[in-house]
Amino acid sequence: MKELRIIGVPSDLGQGRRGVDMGPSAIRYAGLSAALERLGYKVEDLGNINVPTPEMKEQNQNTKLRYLHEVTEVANNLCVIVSQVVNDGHLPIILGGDHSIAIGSLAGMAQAKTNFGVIWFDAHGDMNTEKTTPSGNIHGMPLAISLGYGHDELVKIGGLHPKVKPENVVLVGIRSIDADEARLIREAGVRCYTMAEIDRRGMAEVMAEAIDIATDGTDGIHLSLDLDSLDPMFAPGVGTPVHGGVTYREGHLAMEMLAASDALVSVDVVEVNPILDEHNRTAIMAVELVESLFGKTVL
Ligand code: 4U7
Ligand code: MN
Ligand code: MN
Ligand code: MN
Repeated sequence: MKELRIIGVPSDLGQGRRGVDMGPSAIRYAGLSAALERLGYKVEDLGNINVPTPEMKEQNQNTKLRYLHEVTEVANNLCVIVSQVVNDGHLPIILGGDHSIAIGSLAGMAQAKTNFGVIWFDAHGDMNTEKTTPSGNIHGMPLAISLGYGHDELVKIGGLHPKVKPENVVLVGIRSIDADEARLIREAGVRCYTMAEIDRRGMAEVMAEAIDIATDGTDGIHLSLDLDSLDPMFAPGVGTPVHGGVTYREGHLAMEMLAASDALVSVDVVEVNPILDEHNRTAIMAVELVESLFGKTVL
């Protein structure tokens, strides 16, 4: 059994609202390490990587992308740590922070392993570029960046690019896509399981297919878990909630199927915003999902 390494990335530089920088604390407070130890894992928490506070920084005026250089710096630092953890033979659990941090996770994975698939569990496509973004927020771009689309400075992080092949990438839980973003998803050839498809076919069938795609010719799966994939009823503490999301059981079923696949090589847990949360419910939900992801069962 692989040892687990927790890495906190307290960044909210990739999005518009403060608070998601407190995600790592909230998830730790909800008992992540202890829960994983109860499942029999050896867990080491490596603490948080250093992230500049937005108030310290002057907004860069010559780009549409908010905090481009700061987001780049954070992703570079995370990339180094993630690749080190993987080269040491351990499995990284990366706690966000907003979803822009996944740029660094995937860069680190690409540096350490040649070949992995990605399951992007999200309400949103995260496939905007500086040309299509309606907000300028980099948390709407990390999947595009990892596939090699978007601002040069971000695409080049970690050297190798793209980090992952589009034929091994799936989106699950999707219900909010910008018009130009939809075009790139189609062009890139990424399989997108919308909520409508999950409604019709059921989460079990969708996840079986998703796991097939992400493991086809790869050495494993990176799960990027955006808590806004869940319905806001179960995860209210997120910056960009969208109605009609994944239910409590659908979420667990998906994680249980990933556990059974035995293919997980790394995971991001992102977009938990304690300021917008109710009694830390969203962080608790995150920990429960991670327990299922690492093999918790009833019997
Ligand atoms: B998240 C958005 F315009 N598409 O680009 C954008 F709707 O990481 C939202 O999935 C992005 O939470 C949401 O700003 C990014 C918007
Ligand atoms: Mn996201
Ligand atoms: Mn999202
Ligand atoms: Mn968000």
